[in-house]
Amino acid sequence: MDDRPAAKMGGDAQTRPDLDRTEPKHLPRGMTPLPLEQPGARHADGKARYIMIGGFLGAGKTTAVAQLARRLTDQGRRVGLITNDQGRDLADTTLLRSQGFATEEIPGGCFCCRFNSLVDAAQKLTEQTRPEVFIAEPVGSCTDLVATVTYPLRRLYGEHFAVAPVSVLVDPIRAERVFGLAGGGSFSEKVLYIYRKQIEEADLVVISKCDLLAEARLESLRAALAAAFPRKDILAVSPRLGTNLDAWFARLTREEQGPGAAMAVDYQVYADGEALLGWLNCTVRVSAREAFDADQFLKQLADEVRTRLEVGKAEVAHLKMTLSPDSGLGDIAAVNLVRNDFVPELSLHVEEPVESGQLIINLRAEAAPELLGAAVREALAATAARFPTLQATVEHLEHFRPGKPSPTHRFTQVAA
Ligand SMILES: Nc1nc2c(ncn2[C@@H]2O[C@H](COP(=O)(O)OP(=O)(O)O)[C@@H](O)[C@H]2O)c(=O)[nH]1
Ligand SMILES: [Mg+2]
Repeated sequence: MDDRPAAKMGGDAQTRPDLDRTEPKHLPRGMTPLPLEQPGARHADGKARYIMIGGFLGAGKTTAVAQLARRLTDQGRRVGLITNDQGRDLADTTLLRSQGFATEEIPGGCFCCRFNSLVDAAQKLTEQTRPEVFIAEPVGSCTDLVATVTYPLRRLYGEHFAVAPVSVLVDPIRAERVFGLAGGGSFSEKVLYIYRKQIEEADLVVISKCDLLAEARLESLRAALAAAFPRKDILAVSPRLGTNLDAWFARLTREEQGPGAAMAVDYQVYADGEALLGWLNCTVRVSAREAFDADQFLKQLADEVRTRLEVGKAEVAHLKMTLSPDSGLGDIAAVNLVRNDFVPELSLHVEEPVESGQLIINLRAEAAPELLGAAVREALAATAARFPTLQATVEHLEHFRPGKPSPTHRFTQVAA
């Protein structure tokens, strides 16, 4: 059994803002259980459910998290959402909060490297809203989450959490390319190592966006996944349209993750793969004397970024932007791009013209971070110029390559 503290795996803090090396704030030193408040309306055993929905960048995780959270809320159950990123200022957090969900963000590194922050985030949500169900979305370039997150949760906090099977979402168009069923832009082999490892550790492999493929192509993809990962449970859903979500969510809310040895991971290849990805997070203050169309602004900006990434031969994994108007009823606009040969699409709209607001830009692509920085700055200037009175002021911009993963815990087994 491999119970070594994973800090031994080395730490390359050059690009990772601050690794999690402290005990959770609410815990005495050592392994004392999380002092959650009285169980109250939780399950009869007093445990809160912990559901993790993973998958590569752009696979549809946040859309699925919001759908699950909405359904649980409609059933009168309290949910707490946990988002995570290598940097700070995450569009997903803004997006989920705008839909009224209690959401905590863990910035500055993935869940596995910030395990104690994950426990802290659960505690913070517990103090605010005492969720019965936590839904966590890990960083899309992360893998080995069973050994570094769910097994540690079960071993160290098993009295407090019932851990659901881990889902890994797969974008079908991206997957067709990865498994050789279709041509088109893809990533380097080391990035694909992470992609495949994510699927390997899934309890449930979930082909998302099934609305994008006709039945025959969907079946071919299912067969390719089944051949590459025998004995996996494979589902096909559409988080956006709601197709087949009930069956999947029923499993997440009723089943618990089983036993079984966690997979082996070559941390050097994993680190190399992550380091091939450029990461950019940016916040921008936008204001105009003449109110402007936020949807149009975001779409044009996404197009400008896409053009520059194409010229720079950078394969985009996910460009996601939100614009939150200062006034209005809390509606926000959101645009996404998940492949270079794709049209940026709005996932949320703002009806009313906007005078000012906050723009968040999250961009992940296989490219040098500097290229992403230049692409975003140029695209901002070019787009602002088309809206005559619009001023776009960059308040914060960070671009980097994710550092070497260095998990807080790594347990390859868990008691049956
Ligand atoms: N066609 C289609 N698009 C979807 C579906 N679910 C999510 N998307 C889109 O896929 C993009 C990425 O989704 P997101 O949930 O942000 O992915 P994440 O990066 O994995 O969290 C967005 O443009 C979503 O609107 C779906 O069921 N069908
Ligand atoms: Mg997301």
